[in-house]
Amino acid sequence: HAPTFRKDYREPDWWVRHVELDMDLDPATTRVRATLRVERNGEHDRPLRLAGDGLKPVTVEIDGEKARSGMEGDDLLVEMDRDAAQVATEVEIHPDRNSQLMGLYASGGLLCTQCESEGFRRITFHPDRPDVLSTYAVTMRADAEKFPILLANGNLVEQGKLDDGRHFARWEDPFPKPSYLFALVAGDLKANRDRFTTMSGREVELNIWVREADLPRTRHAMQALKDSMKWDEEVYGREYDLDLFNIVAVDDFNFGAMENKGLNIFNSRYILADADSATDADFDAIAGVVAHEYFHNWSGNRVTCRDWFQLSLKEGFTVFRDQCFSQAMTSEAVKRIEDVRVLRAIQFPEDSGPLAHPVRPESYIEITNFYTATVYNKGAELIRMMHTILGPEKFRAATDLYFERHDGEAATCEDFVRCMEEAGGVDLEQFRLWYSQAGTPRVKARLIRDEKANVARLQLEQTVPDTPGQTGKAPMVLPLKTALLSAQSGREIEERLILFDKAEDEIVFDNVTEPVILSINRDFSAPVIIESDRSDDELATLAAMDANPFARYEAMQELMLHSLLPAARGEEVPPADPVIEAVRRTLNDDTLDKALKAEAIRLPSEAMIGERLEEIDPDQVHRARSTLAEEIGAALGTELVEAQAIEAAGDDLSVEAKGIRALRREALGLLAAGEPEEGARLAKALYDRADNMTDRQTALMILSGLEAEERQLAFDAFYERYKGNSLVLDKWFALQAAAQRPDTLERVEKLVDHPDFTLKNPNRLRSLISNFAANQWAFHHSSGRGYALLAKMVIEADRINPQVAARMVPPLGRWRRYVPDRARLMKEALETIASSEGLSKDVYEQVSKSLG
Ligand code: BAL
Ligand code: ZN
Repeated sequence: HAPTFRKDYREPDWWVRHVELDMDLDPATTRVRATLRVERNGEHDRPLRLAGDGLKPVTVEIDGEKARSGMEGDDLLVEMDRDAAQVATEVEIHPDRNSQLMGLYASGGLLCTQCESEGFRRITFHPDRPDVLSTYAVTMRADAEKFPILLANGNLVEQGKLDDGRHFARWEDPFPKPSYLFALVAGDLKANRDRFTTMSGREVELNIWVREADLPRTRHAMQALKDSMKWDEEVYGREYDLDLFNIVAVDDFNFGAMENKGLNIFNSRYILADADSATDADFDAIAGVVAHEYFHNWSGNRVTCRDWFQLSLKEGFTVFRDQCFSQAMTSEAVKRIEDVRVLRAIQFPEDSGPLAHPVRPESYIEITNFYTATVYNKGAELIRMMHTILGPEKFRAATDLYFERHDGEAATCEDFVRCMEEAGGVDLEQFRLWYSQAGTPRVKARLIRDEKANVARLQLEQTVPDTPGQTGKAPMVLPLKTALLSAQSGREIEERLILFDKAEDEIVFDNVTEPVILSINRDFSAPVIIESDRSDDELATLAAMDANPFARYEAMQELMLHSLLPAARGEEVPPADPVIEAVRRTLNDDTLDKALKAEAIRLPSEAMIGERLEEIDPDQVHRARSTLAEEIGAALGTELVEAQAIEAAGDDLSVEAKGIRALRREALGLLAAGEPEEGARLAKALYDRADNMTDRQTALMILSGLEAEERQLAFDAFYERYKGNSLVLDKWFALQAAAQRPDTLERVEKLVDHPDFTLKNPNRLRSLISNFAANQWAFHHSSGRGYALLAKMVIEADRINPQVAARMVPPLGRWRRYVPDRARLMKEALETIASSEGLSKDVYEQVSKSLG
């Protein structure tokens, strides 16, 4: 399993200008004839190397004659005696045996493709690298009854009947694209059809293709698509470029969705929704993913990546774009809080563990292991920081320059930064370290008031921790949005954007004539960990008064951690009164919207508490968090009952209505911790009266942690009601896997044998196993059986779908952070996986790095 290095990049020996695909589709055996119009790149006499994965050539021809060719491993080498030629190959593939869900595969009666990153080579021989861009023409033939709809990228140019019950369609995509953006779908599908008029007045036909019964659940996705198209025109000046935009939903999918040119293919969980079956979070996620894939049409497709080390060029930028879109469509502050929570829960642990890597990695064994929170979410933070440094107008000028200069090209992260520098008129030399240095910077911040001089001095220190293969790092550029508030009134005295780019610095605020409080890293302007010495009183003032909503949330989190961290370390626990009073004040604050209240009273998760500890004892962390929840619940019964009782119509998806339901979830959760019997009664009543999935899920989540007869009744009723809906059944598994109860491990061990559980469907596998592994208290059971279960699942899943199996390894890779008995057992589980026979390179890479 040899690694590939970024430094070894060189241009391809041969370009492929056009690809002609001719496919006789059949689930058992599909015949693929590919004709590549190739051109020599520069002076050399090297053969044409075409990548394959599990392919055997039936024929290989050059300009219509048999070619001289041979195999080298999985690659096909074709001897070339001319500078340009038509090279044709024929292969047979077997979609219904393709359990990896990469290449062409069968899912629920459909045939569909997934090619990013290196799936095209499982369909036909091809260079299959993102810097080789070609136009494509695809002729598909299939049984007309089983596969009445035949879709591929671009425009439908011809279709018709054939003999023997088959039919054909020919699609042409005029935009040169890399092979990872190739797609086709064949199946019995129906479309939700709509139209969009672009800013230049062109009419675009929009289709979302699903099973007929699912059509009513596509409305939200269609609206999100039209909103995204409009937003990208308004905010980035980007117009859609084909006359047709197709989306297809499939049940078995490794990613959330895929941005294939003109034919996005989606995991059905990010398309299908109605109030009865989808939560508010599902609706928001659908809008975000639809937008993300649509935005890729420019940030990814029109300008693509030179090589896979540049993945964040398209993913970081596109995540930033979808985050801003969702902020504009929902609540700016709440969406920012949610995105920061995801970053801290997933990316920060990744950045401090054995799989830490820079946003632009230097090497990989298997590229699909690098579709990570670092490349995506930290990558988005890098773009956000540049947006903050440049300001919105210059940032827009820079993206205009980027799209204009690199349209139709395979570009690099460096190209993007250079456009930011040129159009923004800034020097980003030191900022580039964000692309090459892994690890989350830590900032110590201390505010000292000098009463005599009427100034306040902010002393800053930064460190960038060592990560695998990287030590002794240089200071980074940290844009810190910082304000001083009057300690007396909470009034904002001054806000500044500090560009902190040294190991140590002192920032002086003049004309400070009264005691002040520090509000730092507002809106999470830099993705760093701030350590400040603010007192409980100061944090309580910020939580109640800071004009920046993110900073208010942040102050609440810090205040809660002041109480939680000593308890989680087994130290003396300070009284919970400051937290209780801050929660009371938040609940009684009529100026705060409900969604923000919900965020503000939410306790940091056990994983997040663990992240702040040197050594994690999962039992102690659990006790610390549940004790604080109990104390808040017991003290604030009246306020919490009131907060959870506010009603909203189930099909109302306004920010206000979603806020009401989010507040109900948090309030009821705290109440149930303090008063379990009352909590169980209210949760069961909520379950029985709920007219939407958000409340139903809240009720089940609360009941799942209680010893009450209502729990089993509600779970059984839920199963009976939704057993035919696989997306909702995923929730049934997920809720049990995430349950905060001592017997969760045993329950999950049993659920693995449930007839509805399968390793073949990535959504189902993740709903049970990944949610269990994210449930810190249950997964880290002192017996080590949680680790053994995960190891068994990884080994079994690896035989079916290595890409999905490899993504389940990271929770075990955190072993060095846990108390010795858990660390030993986690390491043993990794060793069990490592010693299993026939391991894929995907899992091998994750496990060997985790142990190394
Ligand atoms: N490109 C893979 C799926 C996504 O990030 O959109
Ligand atoms: Zn993406």
